[in-house]
Amino acid sequence: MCNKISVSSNPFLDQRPGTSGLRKKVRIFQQAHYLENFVQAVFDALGGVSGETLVLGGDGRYYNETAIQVILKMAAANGIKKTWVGQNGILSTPAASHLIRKHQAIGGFILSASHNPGGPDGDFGVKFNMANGGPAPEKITEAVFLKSQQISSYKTTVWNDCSFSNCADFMLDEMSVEVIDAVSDYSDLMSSLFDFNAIRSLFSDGFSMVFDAMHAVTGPYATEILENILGAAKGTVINGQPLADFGGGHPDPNLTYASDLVNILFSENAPDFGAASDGDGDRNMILGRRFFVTPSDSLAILAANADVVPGYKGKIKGIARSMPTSMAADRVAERKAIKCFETPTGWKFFGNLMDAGQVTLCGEESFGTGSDHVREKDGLWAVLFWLNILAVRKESVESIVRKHWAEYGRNVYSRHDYEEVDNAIANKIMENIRVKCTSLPGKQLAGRLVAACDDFSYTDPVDGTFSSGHGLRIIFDDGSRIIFRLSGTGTKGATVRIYLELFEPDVARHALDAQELLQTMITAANQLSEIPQLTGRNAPTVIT
Ligand code: VG1
Ligand code: CO
Repeated sequence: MCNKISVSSNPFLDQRPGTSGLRKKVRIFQQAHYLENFVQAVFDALGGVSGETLVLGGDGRYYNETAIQVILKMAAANGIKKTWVGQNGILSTPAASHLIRKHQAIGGFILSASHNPGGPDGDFGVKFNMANGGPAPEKITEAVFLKSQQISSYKTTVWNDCSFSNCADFMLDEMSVEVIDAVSDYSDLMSSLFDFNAIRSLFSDGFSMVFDAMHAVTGPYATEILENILGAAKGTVINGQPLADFGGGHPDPNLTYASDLVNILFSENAPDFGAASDGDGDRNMILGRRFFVTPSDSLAILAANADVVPGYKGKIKGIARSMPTSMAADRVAERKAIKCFETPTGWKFFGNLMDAGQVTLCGEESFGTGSDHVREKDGLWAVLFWLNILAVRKESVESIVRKHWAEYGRNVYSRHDYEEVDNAIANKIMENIRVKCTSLPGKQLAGRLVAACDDFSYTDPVDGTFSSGHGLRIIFDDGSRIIFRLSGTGTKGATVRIYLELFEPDVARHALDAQELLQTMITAANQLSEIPQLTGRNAPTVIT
């Protein structure tokens, strides 16, 4: 008897993936055939997947398990020979990237809406990563979108739901399924890169840290690596249990949403080090005692100190950063005479550069840092990189950052987000800026001379792919920048992001607060965009 069936279906017209996968409200994904159509569109866009290996898992958010059952049956019907599934259906994004590479899979589905809130009224998402372990590039996501608009049926298997609570192998019709504990694979990879002995000594000498897993996917990974393997005190990991609704929180590691951790690190008896990760484990926030490290500075500092880390000593071929990320890393690259690349927002643009051996370290201002050990940003990896540096340098986080600024100058940086803005108003804001931009070059703004304005576009240096519309830039003659961009990961209204950067070489001014140093640029950005008038808001939703 054949268990494979074809189910007729009509297209949904809203399945274009954004910055990182298809993200929608859970209720949208719960519509009949919605998830199935998208998954079939992916298989079709790949030109079929018969005989291939697949990786499957998610961040444990609401609908994770239901979606895994659906995808497994579809994978079997589409001819996948073997699927690796995370135990309990859970895989962090970097762990999934690693498994795809390790098992030479054709790719993997990562079920996550990353830092977006979860639960029945929250968000769900599906990302597809390619055989290199990295997010599907634009030409594939566009092909998926096209297929999703033409779909008339999908393939699935009539089969009982599977259990993945235990690590075991079983058959789903003709496909073999292996349920694995991805934590051990991932921790092996980490121990091959970092000096675990040095980090162990750091903890045994009394170094204290708090890691906030925000009830998201990194809890089990962080507990195993930090507490069990490296000997950090029990209780170092807080909010370590993954929950389907992230405990009602917003699993975005920044100063606003990781407030539990921020309160601890800014208290009287703060530990030496604090860190947090997001829903799917690819982001990181780094805090010292009463000190916040901007993600852009973090990338530059990792690059500058890479020689103290065994896996990176003498091995940094190049650095890539997304366009809105501060240019702090460029200064390190210049000093070290290594290549530096500027890409559009989203990890998918780093893949080709890493595959071609052009870059080793990559980073985004949005709390994303990573390297070519996988093809995703990696939250816990960044935390271990910092711990390795701290173990060798034996200085505080603040001192390391201040010395870095003293040596390279400080790229003062901040991002202002206005979330859930009405779509029409957000488009009007961008249009306003676009129109005004044409006449800005040569004029004074915020006490600086505007050198250029453009809408950032990118030609991939490896395969020549062109991509445009990645953010309006105002570049000043001293290298300062104001950038405006609409988010491609939200599910409700629009999020307007304003990125502000200026260079401050004067050490005496490094003690000042970023918002203070950027004040004239903030005022100019508000005037130019007319955000206060158009949205009726007088402050951003989130400042990082
Ligand atoms: C945001 C960040 C971007 C990041 C993306 C996915 O995108 O700005 O840097 O790559 O999220 O990260 P956007 O379009 O909202 O600005 V994750 O951790 O949500 O997969
Ligand atoms: Co994420």
